[in-house]
Amino acid sequence: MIQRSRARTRVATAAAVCALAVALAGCGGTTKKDSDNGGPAKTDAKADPGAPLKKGLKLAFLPKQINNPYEKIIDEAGITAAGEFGGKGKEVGPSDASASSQVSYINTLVQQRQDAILIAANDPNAVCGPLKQAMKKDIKVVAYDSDTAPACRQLFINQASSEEIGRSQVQHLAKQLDYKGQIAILSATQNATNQNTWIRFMKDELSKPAYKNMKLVKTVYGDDDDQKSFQETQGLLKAYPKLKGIIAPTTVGIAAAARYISGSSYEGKVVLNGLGTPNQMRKYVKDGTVEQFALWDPKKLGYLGSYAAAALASGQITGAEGEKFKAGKLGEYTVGKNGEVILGPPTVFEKSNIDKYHF
Ligand code: RAM
Repeated sequence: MIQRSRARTRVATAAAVCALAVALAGCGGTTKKDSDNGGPAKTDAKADPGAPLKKGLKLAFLPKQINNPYEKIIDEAGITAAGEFGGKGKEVGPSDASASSQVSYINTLVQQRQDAILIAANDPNAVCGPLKQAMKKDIKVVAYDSDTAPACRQLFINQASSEEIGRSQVQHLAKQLDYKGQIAILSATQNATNQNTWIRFMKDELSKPAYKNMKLVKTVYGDDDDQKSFQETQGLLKAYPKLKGIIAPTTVGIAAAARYISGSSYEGKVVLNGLGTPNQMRKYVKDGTVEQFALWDPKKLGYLGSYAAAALASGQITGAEGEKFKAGKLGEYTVGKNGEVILGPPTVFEKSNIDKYHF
């Protein structure tokens, strides 16, 4: 806890110093680029859409944490995809999802001269310094799952539209609750870019008149740690005896919350919804603890990330809006605003379809 808040203070101080420097002379250099204004990292290189994918590319996946089953699926699929185009993928990473836990791994990957680093960032800013160093050395940087600040990477592979992910979780839970009652959010870490973006859209959705009888009473953080998520669920239900629903926009959180609720006196009284993997949630859907939850296909996310990194490292694309590349059997994708590439809409899982999915 102390460590985390210190890290945050350091980041905030660095950002403040940088903001002041930009106002005076431009941060980190004399020429002011778009990236200094928060846009994605820029390069002078021109895209060559016809360039073949280079052989022997070295791609390194750096997940939020290595012991998260969801991140594992993404990275394994990305590594398999690298094999398809004659590249070599690997996964390295920390065992916890704290803000600065990925920094030393980035430094090592830079020393190893990987061709691309793919990162699910635990904090949008804490990883920026080393990622900028990587890009200076012509190592391509692709964020996936959880973005960095845009200036610190060339592309962000987003699972689906962040707005759709955020709003739809409120919409689904509201229907289940008949638009009434107290609700809470069980999130991942306090710094996670993806969860924080989704939560912003959840709050905006909840501010609409349709939800006037629903109240978000608390957001708690399970840190994508199974035990902490379990305890936070327990704490929430004790502190708010009238709680009617929980949204857990994290695969680790929703599985731990379901385990706590299943067989407890809360089963059938508190509705749990959010984002989970079918394999982890199957038994809770079957025993009635959870009626529905959503997710995209993490395998496709890893596969797309790998091809996007290869397209960058081969010069087919530079990360500019409108560029197109082919992601193997997933077909063609276009780079959107802010260097974002979107995989596609999430799937809602429930009793009727869950057995069709095995991840
Ligand atoms: C957890 C992680 C990950 C998120 C999924 C939904 O596994 O927090 O970043 O995308 O949940």
